[in-house]
Amino acid sequence: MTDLDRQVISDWLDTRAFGRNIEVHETIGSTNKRARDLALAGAPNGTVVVADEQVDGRGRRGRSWLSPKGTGIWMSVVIRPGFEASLAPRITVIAALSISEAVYVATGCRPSIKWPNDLIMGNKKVCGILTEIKADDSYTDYVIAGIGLNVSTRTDQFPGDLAMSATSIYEETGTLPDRNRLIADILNSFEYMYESLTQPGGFDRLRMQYRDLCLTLGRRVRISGVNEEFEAIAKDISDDCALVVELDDGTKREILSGDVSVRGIAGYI
Ligand code: BT5
Repeated sequence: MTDLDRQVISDWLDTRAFGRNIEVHETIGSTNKRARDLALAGAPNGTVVVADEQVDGRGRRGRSWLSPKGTGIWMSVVIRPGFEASLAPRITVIAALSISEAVYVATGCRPSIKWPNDLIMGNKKVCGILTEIKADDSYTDYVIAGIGLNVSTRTDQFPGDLAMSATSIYEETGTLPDRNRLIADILNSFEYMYESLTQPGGFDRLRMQYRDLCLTLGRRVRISGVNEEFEAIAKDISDDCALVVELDDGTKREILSGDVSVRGIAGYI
């Protein structure tokens, strides 16, 4: 696979802010951690950290993210949204949409989205998103959107059970997109969608696209929260990006966070 190259990424960029300030590392602990340090030190909106390898890649709730050298896109974007913390989940929505779009442009195959933060190809996880936020009630200092996208990983490179639940663009499509171009394409649509969030009706249009790509909707799901676990039918994505589910007794609930398993997807049986 071609090497990551700061200049080549810049040449493909069509943005005002996203990726204009960019660090490319050969090896790093976690791009999210580095992005958080940069954000705390005042890094501007759209600052990006990319690495060829992460040795301490992070998922949600302290889980780890496998990020072998040269096989994927391990990238974090610092965003300083001019909106309140309750709207921050919209960043995860537009990150997922922009990755799906960029993969489609590169390969002709469009990944689906498993609410809230997974991209799925061939019923396996090809990408995870880790959104971290620093905010108080009314003011969002920063949001870090961390993207882990498997590009060339072979099935036998995923250890243990991951081989059942994880995949890569190459495994699913037989194509090996140039990572520099893919990074730029993700950032191009990410910024475009980010800017349209502030336009009237902007989020509604994006929510419609998300619904179309969201394989969770219409399916029976198992929700594992901090204190409870239950099954329900996934019905919709609300305005604040919650998953609206209907329980067997007909009551509706809005799930804001938690692990949602969909039978047959990403190793859940
Ligand atoms: C996620 O967490 O899916 C968010 C992953 C975000 C990773 C990016 S990489 C750049 C940035 N810097 C970081 O340190 N993180 C972000 P979660 O939903 O908790 O899923 C984690 C689970 O996915 C793990 O427990 C494994 O089961 C599985 N997993 C780990 N590595 C994987 C991989 N490379 N591909 C597919 N699945 C993986």
